Amino acid sequence: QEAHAAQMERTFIAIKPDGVQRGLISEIVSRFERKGFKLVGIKIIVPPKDFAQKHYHDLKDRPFFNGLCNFLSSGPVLAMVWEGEGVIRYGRKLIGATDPQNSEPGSIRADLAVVVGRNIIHGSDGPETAKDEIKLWFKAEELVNYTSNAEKWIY
Ligand code: RTP
Repeated sequence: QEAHAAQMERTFIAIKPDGVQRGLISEIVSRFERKGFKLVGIKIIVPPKDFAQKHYHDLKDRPFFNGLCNFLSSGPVLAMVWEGEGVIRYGRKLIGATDPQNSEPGSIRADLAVVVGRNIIHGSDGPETAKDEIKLWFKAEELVNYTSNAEKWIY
């Protein structure tokens, strides 16, 4: 009840080009939706390479950085903002460990992906990155504030 007085926690989730091309959008969106998280922003874009580099700036010294940025900008990405109590941490749980070979069965990457370079989805790893990534991918006016009918049954 009190939970929706203040604005709830938000996270940035993206279905990468492999997930989009494989037709996994509805499968992935439905897992977040059924859990009880609320979709407050969504769009499909092909991120330019320099944009991908900005998104992954923390990984710029890693050997896979260039390939990763090329891949992210190679096709349509479904960018989303999801809202709910604990959505940053629990979103990462729904997604599973970075390498699908180590992801818990039942998680998105375990159930739907095989290798780390094609792990179909991204999710912010903490409150600071969530804030930064939402700001990088979305304008304030692209995010919608609304009360869903289900909320009073979820909280
Ligand atoms: P993400 O940011 O995509 O949610 O993934 P993450 O936090 O679980 O993993 P992170 O370490 O931030 O790595 C970002 C993405 O880089 C790719 N990667 N490739 N070839 C490799 O060894 C390797 N390691 C990581 C993955 O696509 C990973 O999601």
